[in-house]
Formats: sequence, structure tokens, C-alpha cells
Amino acid sequence: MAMSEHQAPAGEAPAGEEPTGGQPVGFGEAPAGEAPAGEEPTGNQPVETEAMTVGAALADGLARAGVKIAFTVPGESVLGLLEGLSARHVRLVATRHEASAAFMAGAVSQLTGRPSLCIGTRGPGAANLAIGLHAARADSAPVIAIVGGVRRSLQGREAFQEMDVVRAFDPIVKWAAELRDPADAASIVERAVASATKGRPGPVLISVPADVFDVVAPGGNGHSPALHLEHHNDPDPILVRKILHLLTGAERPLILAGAGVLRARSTDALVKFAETIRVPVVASWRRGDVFPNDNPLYLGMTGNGAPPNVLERLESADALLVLGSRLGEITSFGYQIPGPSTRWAQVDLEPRGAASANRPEVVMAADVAAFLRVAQRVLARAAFDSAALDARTAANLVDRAAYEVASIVDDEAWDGPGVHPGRVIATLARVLPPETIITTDAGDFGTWAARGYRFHRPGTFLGSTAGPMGYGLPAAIGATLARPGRLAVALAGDGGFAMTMAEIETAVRERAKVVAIVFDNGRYGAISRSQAGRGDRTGLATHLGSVDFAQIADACGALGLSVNSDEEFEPALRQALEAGRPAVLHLALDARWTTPGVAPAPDVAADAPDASEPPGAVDQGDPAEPETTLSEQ
Ligand SMILES: Cc1ncc(C[n+]2csc(CCOP(=O)(O)OP(=O)(O)O)c2C)c(N)n1
Ligand SMILES: [Mg+2]
Repeated sequence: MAMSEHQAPAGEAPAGEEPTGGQPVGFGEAPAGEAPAGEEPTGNQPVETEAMTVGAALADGLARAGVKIAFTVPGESVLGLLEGLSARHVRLVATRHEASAAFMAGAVSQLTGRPSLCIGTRGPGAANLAIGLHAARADSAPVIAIVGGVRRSLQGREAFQEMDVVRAFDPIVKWAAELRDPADAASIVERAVASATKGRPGPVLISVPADVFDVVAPGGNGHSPALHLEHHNDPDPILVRKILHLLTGAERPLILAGAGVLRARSTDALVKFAETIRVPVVASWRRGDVFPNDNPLYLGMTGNGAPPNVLERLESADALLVLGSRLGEITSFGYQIPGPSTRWAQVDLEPRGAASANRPEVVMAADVAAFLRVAQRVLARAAFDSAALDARTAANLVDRAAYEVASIVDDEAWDGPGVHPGRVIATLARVLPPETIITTDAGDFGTWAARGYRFHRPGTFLGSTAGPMGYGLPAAIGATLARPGRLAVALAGDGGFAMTMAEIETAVRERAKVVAIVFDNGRYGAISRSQAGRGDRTGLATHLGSVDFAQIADACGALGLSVNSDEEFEPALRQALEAGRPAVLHLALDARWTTPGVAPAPDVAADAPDASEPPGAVDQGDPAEPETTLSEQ
């Protein structure tokens, strides 16, 4: 055993330790003076009226729950709600598509820890919201969707735009209900907020028939509480000790940290914990900001684009703590992790165990903050085997050196046409301020950042683990509205960006501090790569025509710049950062670039057409083997 402890009475807290368990408070890291949307639930004062309409009562409950911003493509049926929200100083943002509204709300929720709001109208609006609510579920984001429906008297007749949204969304959201009785207006908001924030957070939906919004809500705002705050019991110290012994008694222990750490605002506590027991950390997929990447104990992010050292290190781990992660398919490299010889434990609000036969030794349903608090308390009384600590320290240096080499993305000898995606990422990592929020869309372009970008602070990376195309730009807009003054840089491919690029205008209108970087290879590259892996039948519904994204940006009032070579990138980026308005950098890529480590063969590169040609005209080169079998993200 590498650790022994002085037993302390269970539940005894050392002096000066603040209980913070599970309460959705803001980041300690937020710059001074910054007032993120939704951080002060008391800021929105309820408007007292004698006869409050349902729309007003709903707005009142939402404002009390900390909602400060709502995203919507409105319809006639929700106008009473918008009036109620506006009267309570909730910022209303019109989006160009409901998917974007839901993506933006998800971004706000993830960054603030508060419930956020998106609003749509009837069947079409609800259907468009679906992709964003699906993403919010995967990302544990407490998004509240309100959908206006047809009048109660017309229901069941296939009235105009009628849809049974409660039934349709039941499998997508955590909880869905229709408000039929105006007297329930206040209580339905309470239930929605409670369901969205309780346990593992997630999206909820309220459907409100058109005739219900404007009638008087008997009881007005009821006794809606300020905000549902979750209180978690302290985890069982005996189980915590078991986990600590598992880690400290191992030779190659490892921590896999996920969104549960971010949601519990526990990055600092995790750093302290990992440093105390000298166990390194890998981040789960698209949660690279969970641990400072410049800390010597950080070894990279799992999933698509992971530096090769990450899977190797996970496979060689003899003990693994899965902390605040659901161990999803891509995070676990197709459920390969934990490997057969890894003893492991999981701590999560809703631990799910593994898909493999390797059962965890400890499964603890606990908030990460509470677990780390108890663990640190136990460790404060523990005596460590110094030889084991030294051995781990030496091994950690080797592991870290392996990560630093494996995460280099700009060292290929390459003078082909267009922009090298790895050099773009290396430049971004060097030039962007550490508090910049990076968002990512779905596609192969994203694997370069996954491998090579370095995150320094929690709350600086938004990438949906549902993998929806079209996410990057709306998430960046939502992020800057949640964190005023902060820069957000959206990374997207030409395919995904085009799905929601109408939101460039939203960014301009809302003065969002956003720079979008579009990696244009003229194709649905990730899918084209999988096609190439199946043989020579490439280009079946995967090649796209050319779009001048810079001109589109310009037409929307943003700065649009075309970047056709590596030399042009940094000056263009600096121009975008100083533009004082949203900017889009359109990068022409050689279409044969796929993921890092799969460079176009030199002879193929020599034949490549000029980069000034539309990227869509460039043929796929040698079939590139997918790095993992999971190419769609
Ligand atoms: C909404 C949605 N539709 C389809 C997919 C499947 N898909 C994953 S990546 C991808 C291609 C993305 O193309 P692009 O944005 O140009 O990025 P690239 O892979 O070319 O870098 C597709 C179609 C998805 N993830 N989301
Ligand atoms: Mg593409």
C-alpha cells in the first residue's frame, strides 16, 4: 500500500474549508468586473402586477431562476412570453434558425452553470430546436425550451403546424410537459428548472398552447423560489478511501476527467488533488479545458484527434479514476477503455459504468466537488510512501514528454497549396489570449485543434459531444453573450459552417466578439475520408462546390478575409482580432488534408492544383486510413 492514513471522524471538515458542493456558482477564474449572464439570479426583479398573464408568470419564474438571455425565432403564439421577458429585462436575441437558438442557450448554460432559455413556435420551430436540445443532453446543459402550440380547442385536428411536441421530445429531453391549466404557470417553471438542474443537468421542454399565454394566471407568480440549488450529501469516506488506495497503490495510475469537473467548477481542486497524489490527468473528448494543459500532469485529450500517447497511456494504466465523465463512445475510443487489465473506479453524478466486461471496483454517485473535498480531507491526514511518489514523479516526466511530442501539429515538411491546418492551430495557440473561448463544429478540421491546441482555463472550450454540424458559430455567439468582453473563436469546416452561417448577421447585430475560422476543403471531409477507406468510390455526396465565405461575411457586416497561404494567416488573424466587429477567416485548404498524422503523400502533393482554385475542385488523393473507426463527430 502506497498510502496510509490517520483515521479521522467521518464528516469532520478541516478548518477553513468551504463547502461548495454542487452549487452552480460562476468561475472563480472570470476576469474581475465581468458579470456573466445568469450569474446573479437576484438581478432580474419580478414585476409585480395584480393580474399576471401566463406569459408574464412564466417570464417571472424564469427570471427568478437566473435566466438573463433568451434566444428565439419567434412565432405569433409566443409573443406574450417575449413581452413578459422583456419587462423583466431578459435580453431577447433573434436568431436565424432555432437550432442556433438552442446551441446558443447550451453555450450560455455550460459557461454560467445557470438554466438558459430558447423559444420556438409550434411544429416547425420545435423541430428546428431538436438538434440543439439533443446536444444539450449530451453536454449536460440545463437548457429550457419553450414552444408555443396550437390552441387547446384545436388540438388533435392536425391544426396548422400542430405537433405533439411533448411526445416527440420525450426521448430527447430530460423532462417535457404541456401547460394546459393557466393556474400551473408558476409551478411548471419550478418543475422545469428543478428537472434541468437536478442530478446530471440537461434540457427540458415546456409546450404552451397559443390560447394559454395571454390569459390571466390565477395566483400570478405563485411562490416560485429564486433558484433550485442542488445540495449533495458528502460522499462516503470509506469509498473515497478505496479510490485513493486504488490510485496510490498503483504503478501507472491515471485520472480521466470530464464535464462533471467543469460543471462542479472543480478544476482548481482537481489540480490540487492530482498534484498531491502525483497522478496525471487526461481530459475526456471535447473537455480539454478541464485541466490546465500547461500543467506537467496533463497528458492530452481523448477521442478523435487525440495525440497517440493518450490511448497508449490509458491502455497502460493499471488504475484509472473516471471523474465526472460518462465514459462515452468517443471518449473511450469505442469502449476500449478501461482496458482489460485496468482496475478502475468512477465518480459521477450519474455514473454509468462501462460497456465492457471490465467492471469498476468502486462506483460512486457523487458531485465531483464533494468527492474532491472529502478526498483532500483524507489526504491531509495521509502519510505517503515517498519512494512510490518519486517513482510516479519520474514516470510522469516521461509521460509528459511523450504528450508534448505527440501533440505537435505543425512539424510536417509541407509546402503544398493552401493553408496547413496544423500551422493554423499552432498560430492560434501562440497568438490568442489564454481566456479566449474556443468553440468547435463537427468534422475532420477539428482534430487538429483537438491534438494541438492548449487550453489554460476552465470554461474556454465548447465542443458538443453530440457532434452536431453547425454548432461552432452559434456556440461562439452564445459564449460571448454569456461572458461579455471575452473573445470567442469558432472553428468550423466548410460543410458545418454553411449550416448556420446566417448567424454571422446575428453576431454583428448583437456585437458578439467572435472570430470564425472556416477550414474549407470543399467537401464533407470526415465522411469523404471514411469513403476513401472503403475503396475508390469517393465523392458520393461528399464533395461540395465553392462558397466565398469572406464575401458572405462582408455582406452581413462582418469582416471577411480570404487566406490562401500559411504566410497570410497570422496577419489576417491579427486584423480580425483588432477589427472591432465579428470576423470570418476563410482558409483555403488542400482538400486532401484530413486528420493529423495522415498527411497527403509528397508525390500527390506535387500534383495538387493551385490553391487559388476552389477547394471543391481538388480531387481526393491517396485513400487515407481513418485513425480510429469513429470518424463522424
Ligand atoms: C447535423 C449533422 N449532419 C451530419 C453529420 C455527419 N458528419 C460528421 S462530420 C461531417 C463532415 C463535415 O464537413 P466539414 O464541416 O466541411 O468538415 P471537414 O470534415 O471537411 O473538415 C458530416 C457530414 C453530423 N455530424 N452532423
Ligand atoms: Mg470540409
